Amino acid sequence: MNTQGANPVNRRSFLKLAGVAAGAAVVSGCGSPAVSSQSEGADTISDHAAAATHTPDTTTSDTKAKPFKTYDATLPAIDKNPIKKVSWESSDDVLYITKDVAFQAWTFGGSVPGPILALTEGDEVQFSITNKGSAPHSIDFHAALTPPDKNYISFAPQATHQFTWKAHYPGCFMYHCGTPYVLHHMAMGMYGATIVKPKTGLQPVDREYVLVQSEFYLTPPADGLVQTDITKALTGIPDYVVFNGYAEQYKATPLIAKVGERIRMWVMNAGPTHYSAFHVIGTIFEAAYQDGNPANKMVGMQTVNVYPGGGMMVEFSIPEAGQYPFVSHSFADASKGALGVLAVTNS
Ligand SMILES: [Cu+2]
Repeated sequence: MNTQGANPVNRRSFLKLAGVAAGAAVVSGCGSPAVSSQSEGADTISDHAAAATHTPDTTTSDTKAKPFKTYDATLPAIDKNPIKKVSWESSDDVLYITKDVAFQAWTFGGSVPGPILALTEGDEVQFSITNKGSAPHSIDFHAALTPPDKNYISFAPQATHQFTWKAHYPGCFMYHCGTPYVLHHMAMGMYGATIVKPKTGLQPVDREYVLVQSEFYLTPPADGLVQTDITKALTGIPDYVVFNGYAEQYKATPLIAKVGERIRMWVMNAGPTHYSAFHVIGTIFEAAYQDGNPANKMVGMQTVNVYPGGGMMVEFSIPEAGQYPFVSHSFADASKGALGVLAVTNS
């Protein structure tokens, strides 16, 4: 561990660092974590916890970290009203991203990722956001067709920003803060998924889950907290890569299904930098749809490429009970937390 973070990182020096990083060339070789080698078999899953070799020795007694709550990956029911009034807040929150690491985040809706916005193609979103945080923010909905210089503008602390947009395309889309330094705001946790179902509907399934992959680039702990290390983020070598904001949370609390059920997973990759090679060990995707659009169908896929800022929808069923890990098959990233389990039972 380097000693750079031995001093508390206050907000001013942190933002100064971000500003410096904005003009910097890519820096290499900083804070490269140790990674254990491992196989991908289900019986080695318990090894993954031990593989988190880069856990900062954080103490959290003096922080105001929110108690960890498993992020509900279930796709919410979609309100039938085609006018969606959506009111969110952006805020500064301390969140656990693994058992021992309390992370200073900037959030939409108080969580990382932010809330799942579930829509039907053609819906109109009357969106309002109030900035309860300490820094200016903005929000960019990839599902929208709208002028960014008008609607994706930054809003100051305490300000409310409103705009209306329409979901013209079905799919699995990212939303994120686009305020410069954008890498900084995304690495702080300001992103989430918009799921737009086609107006003609999709085949019924038994389970629908939403997974958002993302990376965390961390300073050493100070005052019981870890902050975002922008210089490290520029290297693209993260400390953790996670699904839904917390390393291996669905290993501890697996997603569930029953034998023979149809399962649909919407996988969005918030990055900010790594590609996701999404794979469920022990099965094959019967169908996969690039960006979640039913027109973009692929079949018999072992692994799908979910690029940063992109989405994928996969459908499959499991013929035999068991523990089926899902990972990014970029295995350094699986080793850093991009791993969960789908527990499939007979009844
Ligand atoms: Cu922001």
